[in-house]
Amino acid sequence: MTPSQNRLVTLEEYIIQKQNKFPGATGELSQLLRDIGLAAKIISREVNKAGITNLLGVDGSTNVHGESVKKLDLFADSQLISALDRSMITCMVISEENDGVVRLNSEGGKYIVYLDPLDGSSNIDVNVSIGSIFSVYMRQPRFEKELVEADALQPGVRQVAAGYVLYGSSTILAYTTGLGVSAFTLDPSIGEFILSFDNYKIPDHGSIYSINEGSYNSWQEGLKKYIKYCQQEDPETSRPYTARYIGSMVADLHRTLVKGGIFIYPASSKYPEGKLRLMYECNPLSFIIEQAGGLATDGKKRILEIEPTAIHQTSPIYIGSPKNVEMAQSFISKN
Ligand code: P6P
Repeated sequence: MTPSQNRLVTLEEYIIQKQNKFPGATGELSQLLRDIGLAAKIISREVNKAGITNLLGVDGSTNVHGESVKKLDLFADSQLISALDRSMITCMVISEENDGVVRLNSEGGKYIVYLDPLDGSSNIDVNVSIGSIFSVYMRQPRFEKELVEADALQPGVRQVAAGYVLYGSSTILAYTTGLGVSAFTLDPSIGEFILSFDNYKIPDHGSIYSINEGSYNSWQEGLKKYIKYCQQEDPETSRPYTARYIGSMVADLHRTLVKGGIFIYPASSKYPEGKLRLMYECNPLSFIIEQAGGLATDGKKRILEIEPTAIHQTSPIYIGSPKNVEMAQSFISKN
């Protein structure tokens, strides 16, 4: 290996290298991704010492979904929004922590960004991995100049970038702009995200299923049969599968990306439309998984083709290795 081949590649360098593949690139999307990278470093620092800096616990308010808001949720939300605001290329942010759209200083900014600033926050106080999720759209050209919420209601296939930050045993940032999925690991000693995996490909089949089985009784019959199928002995199809469920979508999704298998958050009697948010959980993570060769549906339809009608709407999700998602769908389509 020549020195240049084994030289560390930082997130900033990688973004510029990829940008150079787009002759017409203005560098604005690259700047937006760097903004998110900066906010991620600051959030990672606070997540890793939350117990010391009195950032654990709830702040007393509830979000649009009626969930108690953690102090770190609000910290992450403010860091990401202010980082995006500074570079004046994002006109509007929609975040789990804000009921309506957040208009930024740059009314003329060309990007709209969805955020789940700190996903899985119920795990914060018990030191389990949590994550940030982002999804980027171009503002659609319209005759009217005034920004409206409808500008943000675009199907997932129109995302120009998406990614997540996983605050786990290490802090990993993974993203895609449609040219594959790459991951960067934060080296706190130099404050840089370093390329750790270039162009992920999810295994075609995996022997891990990930679902909250506590809701078993509220599932449709086909899903119950699929999970029972996963639990039967069959060495031919690497069953019984292993069950893994962290309760932080970013952590469960990253494991699924790396090891294969399937993550499911289904519709149920408690969540008839599913619990996970389409625009800032399902769409960005579906873009990532599809770029790595996986599948993501709501049990019937490709997640990325769902036409949104509300910025905080939810969706059921079946996401992971192609063979696992197809097998699950074959069971649930029967009833
Ligand atoms: P449950 C976290 O609150 C979250 O939005 C996702 O990160 C996670 O996958 C899911 O909800 C966990 O939900 O109902 O299993 O606790």
